[in-house]
Amino acid sequence: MAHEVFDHPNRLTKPLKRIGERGEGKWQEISWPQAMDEIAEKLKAVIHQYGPEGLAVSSGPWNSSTESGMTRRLMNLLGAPNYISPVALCLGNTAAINRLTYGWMPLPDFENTQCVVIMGHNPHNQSWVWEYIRLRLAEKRGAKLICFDPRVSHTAERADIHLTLNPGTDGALCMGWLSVIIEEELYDKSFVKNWTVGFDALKQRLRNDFTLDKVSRITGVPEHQIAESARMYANASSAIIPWSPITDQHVSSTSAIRAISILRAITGNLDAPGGEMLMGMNPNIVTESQIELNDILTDEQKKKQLGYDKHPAFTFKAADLLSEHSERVFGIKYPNIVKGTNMAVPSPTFRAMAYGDPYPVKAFISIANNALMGYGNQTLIKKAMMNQDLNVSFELFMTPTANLCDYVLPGDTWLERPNLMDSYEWATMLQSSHQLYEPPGECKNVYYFLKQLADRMGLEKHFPWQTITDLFDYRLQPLGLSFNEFRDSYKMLIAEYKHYNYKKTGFATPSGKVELYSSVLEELGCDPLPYYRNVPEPCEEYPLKFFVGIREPQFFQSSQRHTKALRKGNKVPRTFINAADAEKYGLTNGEWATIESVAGKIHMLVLIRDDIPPGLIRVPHGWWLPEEKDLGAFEHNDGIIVPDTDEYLDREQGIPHLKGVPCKIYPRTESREYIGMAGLS
Ligand SMILES: Nc1nc2c(c(=O)[nH]1)N[C@H]1C(S)=C(S)[C@@H](COP(=O)(O)OP(=O)(O)OC[C@H]3O[C@@H](n4cnc5c(=O)[nH]c(N)nc54)[C@H](O)[C@@H]3O)O[C@H]1N2
Ligand SMILES: Nc1nc2c(c(=O)[nH]1)N[C@H]1C(S)=C(S)[C@@H](COP(=O)(O)OP(=O)(O)OC[C@H]3O[C@@H](n4cnc5c(=O)[nH]c(N)nc54)[C@H](O)[C@@H]3O)O[C@H]1N2
Ligand SMILES: [Mo]
Repeated sequence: MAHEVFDHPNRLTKPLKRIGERGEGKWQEISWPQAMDEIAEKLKAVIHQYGPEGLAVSSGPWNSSTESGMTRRLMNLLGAPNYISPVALCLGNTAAINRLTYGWMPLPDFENTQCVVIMGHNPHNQSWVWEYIRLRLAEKRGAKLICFDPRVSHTAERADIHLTLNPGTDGALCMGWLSVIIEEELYDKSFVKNWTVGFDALKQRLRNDFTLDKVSRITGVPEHQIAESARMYANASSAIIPWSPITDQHVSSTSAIRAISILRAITGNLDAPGGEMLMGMNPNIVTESQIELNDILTDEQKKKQLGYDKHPAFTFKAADLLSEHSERVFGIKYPNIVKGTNMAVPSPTFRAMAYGDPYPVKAFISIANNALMGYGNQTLIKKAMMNQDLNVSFELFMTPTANLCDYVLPGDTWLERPNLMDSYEWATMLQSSHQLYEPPGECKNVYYFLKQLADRMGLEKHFPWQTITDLFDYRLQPLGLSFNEFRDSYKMLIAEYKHYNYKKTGFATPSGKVELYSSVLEELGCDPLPYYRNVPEPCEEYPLKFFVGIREPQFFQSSQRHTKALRKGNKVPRTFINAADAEKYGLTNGEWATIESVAGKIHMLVLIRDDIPPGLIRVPHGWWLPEEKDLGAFEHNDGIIVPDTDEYLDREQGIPHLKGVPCKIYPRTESREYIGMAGLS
């Protein structure tokens, strides 16, 4: 569908400057040099008045390999610590939290494993394809599949064991597994003895707080099923728990990810065949982390990073406690695995933008990211953007975020640029892709934008590469090939991987061991052991819970809503609800409903489905309506009803809870005319 999506009349092809009020949608076309001159001038004024911490950048995770670490390089050179990314609600924060336990983010050895545990995450042939294929192949080989999901998902239907837990309780269920595995002595004793610290403290925590009957009460999963599934996992000759975004989006995310990490470790699956591979980075490339120059940011500026003290787990505060150990094992101080480490925390950043607390942030740049819609509390983000001296968006389309900007710059797509992909520094696979087409109009790649800005900020000498290909040539120097040579000689280059590498190097943690009891969390003033916490329970006013999710085959995140052929199969946002609840709340299939939480309200069409359990409803992510005059920007996105007050934020990371927030639902009362499909080109 790429041609229909990208070769579309809505595609941005010229730099735009706002001429009306913010959000009014009145624009003037200007040249790149004029746009960049004005942006640089305004950014200098903000930095002059508020310091470099007065700039925040939000960068989308999946389009930015062309970035090659350049956004953070520019920011570090400016002294600007406030880089945020919605990858903090996805793979990025998982990677950062995994580092606390064993120093890296493992890649599952799907090809050889005998048991796969999937938490919520529901890969399809049209969603997470890489994993979907491997999951099916593992199944064919006879590997066991265990699935945690409150709903009967596609993955759940195929599982050997489906645990229908309450939303938000995966961390507690993992602690239940740990209790069974430790009490029944199903763990790898020699690994635990030689390679872990804190086993006794963990055991005590489990005995005090995670007895099976308690875990069963929290999760809603019967005790015998917890025990049976724990045994299946622990007794498998090899097992993996692939990353799941579900446990990135819980109020106890840190504890859930830590509990998962501990399971992987004590069952002897780290770096074992069919287990969890700690690969490091490919040594044949200048890494993004090196390009970023994280070393040059001063301690004074690092400490200003928003969230640094309150939610430190993926900020510089945690990264600095791990840096010497990462260097020892992987040869790199600040491995930016899946772009998820040493970041600022989104909620405090938007608060600083909106209220100047603890200091003003007055310039905001959004790169390949629909920031307004990609975090919790959308109302706060709007307020934050309205309070800026400068808003810039580097985009393909006029998104609701771009529409609140002063300058909107046209980006190229992956078909219109060469690319060098380094598996997000998660693993050692290097890949390239060809540029197939010239970008339309004046669309440019992100390196062009960053270099234009850097040159004007007096940083020319740090951006010596004239084009993106020059930059890739530089990055491939250790390999001794130019980008074009690499592209033409390799489909993929993987560095040698050896099992049990830690026996030679130790783990990249302060103790050199797997930290069941995390010294880093302790030093950060957080609980060093996993614990359980959930958001407030449903009450009279908000009797149901909603979860954000079930990705839609037609769309990627908040994109593609302008494409008629895709919208045909999915015209408007739809909530899924169980028949009994629909009846109870007076809802009719195919009619509009309003969903309300403490944070706000949104409108969705009702779809009655029997895969959804009573008491829970589904809300899809990222809906806006490009055909509407106001883009439908403030009526449909899940972020509007995702609260970000302290009781809904993970303590250690400050990320919001998307899986099980109290809400109410009722037939929509306000009338609203929609233009509908006819409004799409
Ligand atoms: N409220 C809420 N927030 C979430 C989530 C959620 O479910 N709910 N999900 C989280 C998850 S799992 C993730 S991965 C992140 C995703 O976060 P993002 O990947 O940032 O997703 P989007 O917010 O849809 O923004 C992507 C934008 O980039 C533009 N774009 C796409 N390709 C290119 C390109 O090549 N060049 C340029 N210049 N622009 C491009 C698209 O037009 C689109 O507007 O969001 C997270 N945030
Ligand atoms: N077509 C398409 N593909 C995509 C994307 C897209 O936007 N469109 N986005 C991509 C991205 S960035 C990501 S992160 C992935 C996300 O993709 P997935 O991880 O597969 O996420 P969902 O499709 O939302 O599936 C969520 C599942 O989790 C269950 N669930 C809800 N709450 C909980 C809970 O608390 N615990 C457990 N165990 N389960 C729960 C739901 O019932 C549902 O079955 O998809 C990727 N692939
Ligand atoms: Mo994601």
